[in-house]
Amino acid sequence: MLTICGYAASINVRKLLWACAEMAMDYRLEAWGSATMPTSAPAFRALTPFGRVPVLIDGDACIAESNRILSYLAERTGRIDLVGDTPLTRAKIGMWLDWQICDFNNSWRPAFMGLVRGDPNFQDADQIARSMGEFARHVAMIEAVLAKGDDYICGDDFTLADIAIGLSIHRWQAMPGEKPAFAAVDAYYRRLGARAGFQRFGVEGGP
Ligand SMILES: N[C@@H](CCC(=O)N[C@@H](CS)C(=O)NCC(=O)O)C(=O)O
Repeated sequence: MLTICGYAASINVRKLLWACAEMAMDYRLEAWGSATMPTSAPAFRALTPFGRVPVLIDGDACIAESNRILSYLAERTGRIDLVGDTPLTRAKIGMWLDWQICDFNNSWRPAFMGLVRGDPNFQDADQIARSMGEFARHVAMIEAVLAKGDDYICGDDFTLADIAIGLSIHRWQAMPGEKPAFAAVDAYYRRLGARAGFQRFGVEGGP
């Protein structure tokens, strides 16, 4: 059976939990990170050079980086519909996965850590305001794509891109205070809400 190392409050871990629900895959969750076992422990560092959760253990193999693990799981289970069945669709889905983990993820961090997690290291009001502005600017990019009429990020079909982007939009919805309205993003969020995996690991899984 697959082992997912991490803790369920982590957005990057929840990507894998949701993906396993979509793919009807069994796994066991081994607690690492945050308030559980420290990711600085030598036993954990032996699993990944990066020292971050999630890590997937599949037999003798360990894989890190949440979005790469998503692709691995989809290919491993033959769910090519989720990862893309041509070089072009794979690139389009991969493009969103890369953007999510890099640009989008970095936009919200100070605001999310300060306002939602209450982290004392992120309490600078100017930094939070700048981060909220950047977060909104990135959500506006998604709004522009969805407003063209597709149900999902890469077209009419649900893909891995929706797991990474969907949980990020869930995080946007959880941000307190005044926010710009995004009608197509809100409709997308409601659409994802019909999926059991998103209900469990997104909507009910914490911000
Ligand atoms: N790019 C990495 C980021 C992983 C990451 O930032 N993980 C956080 C939790 S979301 C972590 O391991 N924090 C250290 C800890 O909790 O001990 C991925 O997508 O897997």
